Amino acid sequence: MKNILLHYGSPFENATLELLSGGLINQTWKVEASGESFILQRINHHVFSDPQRIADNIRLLADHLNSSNSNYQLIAPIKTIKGAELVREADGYFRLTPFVKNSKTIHVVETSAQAYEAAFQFGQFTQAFSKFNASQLQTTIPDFHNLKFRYKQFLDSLQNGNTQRIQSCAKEIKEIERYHFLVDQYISIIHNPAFKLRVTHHDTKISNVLFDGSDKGICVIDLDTVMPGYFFSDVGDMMRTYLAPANEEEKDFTKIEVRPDYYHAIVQGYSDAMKDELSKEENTAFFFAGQFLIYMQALRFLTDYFNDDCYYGARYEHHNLTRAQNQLQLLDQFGSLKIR
Ligand code: GN1
Ligand code: MG
Repeated sequence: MKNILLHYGSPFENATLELLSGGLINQTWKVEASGESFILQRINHHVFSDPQRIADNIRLLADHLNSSNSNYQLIAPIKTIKGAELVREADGYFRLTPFVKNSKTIHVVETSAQAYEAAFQFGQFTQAFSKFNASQLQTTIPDFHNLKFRYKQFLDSLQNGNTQRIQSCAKEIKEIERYHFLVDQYISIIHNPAFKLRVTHHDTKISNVLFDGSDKGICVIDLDTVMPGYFFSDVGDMMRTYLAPANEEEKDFTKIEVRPDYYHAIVQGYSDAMKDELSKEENTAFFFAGQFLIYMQALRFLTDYFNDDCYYGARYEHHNLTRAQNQLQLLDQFGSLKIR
């Protein structure tokens, strides 16, 4: 790690690093150097095959903000002494960003006010680029939130995956098939011009929002999966990860309940930040957003279980099956909300 920091020059010679709890894909450290704080991230190059695209995208977005005199706060990477935005090492790509002073992250949404703040921040992020042509951005992970593609990956895993695991999951497979109508709904929506391709974040978990000491949102972080996308990706992943008091790792499914006030907080926060940006059709698709994203995550976990955990990894034997069952339970609970 120390070697990586040397690319950033002498202020980093005596830097100290602390590993922060990370996501499933990237790793994150907090760095203290010369009296200042930074965030160092290792980008998983098996998932992001061309990390330069991330850097290029962030630069395009920063340029747009500059040229439109926007005061939106985008956390751009710090350049190395040679002017690079990424450091390439044998075990991946690294990127350094400033640590926003007096900010904190939270890992579990504990109040609907926090859900509102986070939704407001992700809405404001997309809104800040409403005059920017999103198709100028490069795709950092192809087909990332393409539900048709995720369903196809699931079908492929049924053909080529671990037969023992597949045979033991008749119930889960049936559940996945029962919700296949969401794939059709998704296809018809993306062919509807009222659903606009926007600058979307694609990873709207709560730990990707910076908060101040009084729980007000400051900005969003982790711009790796910023790509052209649909509003329902960002809203859906907030619903998937904020609505229940238990997360995707929970094994006791009785703890998975959907909190309606959190649902309303997400819709309100996102709508307030987007102002008049959303079309009439988009405004009626908030419930779909939740169903779409929860279903896609259930699909992805079950597919990975059949593929011997090659994407998400597993810390115990049937980890990805438990995660898939958890998400199916959430999907079921979500459906009983009857909010449309
Ligand atoms: C991955 O690494 P993390 O936790 O930020 C995944 C998301 C999933 C999430 C499920 C690049 O995100 O799409 O929703 O796991 N990111 C990628 O925990 O695959
Ligand atoms: Mg991420």
